[in-house]
Amino acid sequence: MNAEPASANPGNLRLLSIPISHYCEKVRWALDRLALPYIEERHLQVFHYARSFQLSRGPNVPVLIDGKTCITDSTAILKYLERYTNDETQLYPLKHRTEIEELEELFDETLGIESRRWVYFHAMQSPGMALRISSQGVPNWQAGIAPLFYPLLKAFIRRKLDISTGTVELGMEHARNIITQIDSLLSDGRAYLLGDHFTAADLTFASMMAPFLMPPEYGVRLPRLDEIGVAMRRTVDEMRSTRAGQHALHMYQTERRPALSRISEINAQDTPQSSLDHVTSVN
Ligand SMILES: N[C@@H](CCC(=O)N[C@@H](CS)C(=O)NCC(=O)O)C(=O)O
Repeated sequence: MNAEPASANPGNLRLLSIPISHYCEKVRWALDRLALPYIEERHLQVFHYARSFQLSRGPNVPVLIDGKTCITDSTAILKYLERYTNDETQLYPLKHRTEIEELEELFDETLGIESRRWVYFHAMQSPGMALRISSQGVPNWQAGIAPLFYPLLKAFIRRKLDISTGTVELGMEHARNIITQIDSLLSDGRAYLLGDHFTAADLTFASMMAPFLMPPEYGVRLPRLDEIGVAMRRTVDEMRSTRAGQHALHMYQTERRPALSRISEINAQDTPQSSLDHVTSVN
């Protein structure tokens, strides 16, 4: 793989993130893979709203700023970043583009939703661990006051993500169905999900599986196996033992280039919302 950024020159790249979010990890991975330097502006869940609304007029991260352009949604960002790829690094090769897009949608909209629901359900039962892992690189004031608001934050997230024993159980059925589908796709011994190269399908699959797998190469430190409870550990072991889980872990080991980002406690004046052009999808 060519480590040099290809083609056009990016502006000053800035990634607005919730550090543990696997949608943010997806974008971080794409940026790191292209060896593009960027500043990652990290916020704790809920505390991120002030900046996301200011920059993108919406509640969600990841948000990428490239000079005067503001892009929201991880898939739109990966497609936007195609302008900085070359033949070797492109994530949507024409030959498999439609199938890649279909898998990416399935992983983002079903697998990722369910792996997130599952991990929050379990992790929020251990406030100390949840806050320690979530606070990596966020402003000190957010990490400092979050413990005081923990019960409120937890209740808000449970409601927002519709987290209950029932929804987690049902969600795990959906997740396992996708994993079975990917197991069978990989059963012919292929190295990548589609075609002969790493694509957005592999990147998105591995990112959305990360909460189930806890790969050490993830862009922030995830809990070690000795930090998680028995129920969580059982699912991690199960997922790691599947062919699909092995594929995702292998993608992390072989394709996850270390970050070039700097973490920034940036202040709002640096990127006034009014000066940005907004992009929400890229074809
Ligand atoms: N489809 C979006 C999903 C992004 C998303 O759900 N981000 C979460 C963090 S994991 C978020 O910002 N949530 C804030 C909220 O829903 O209020 C993408 O791929 O970027």
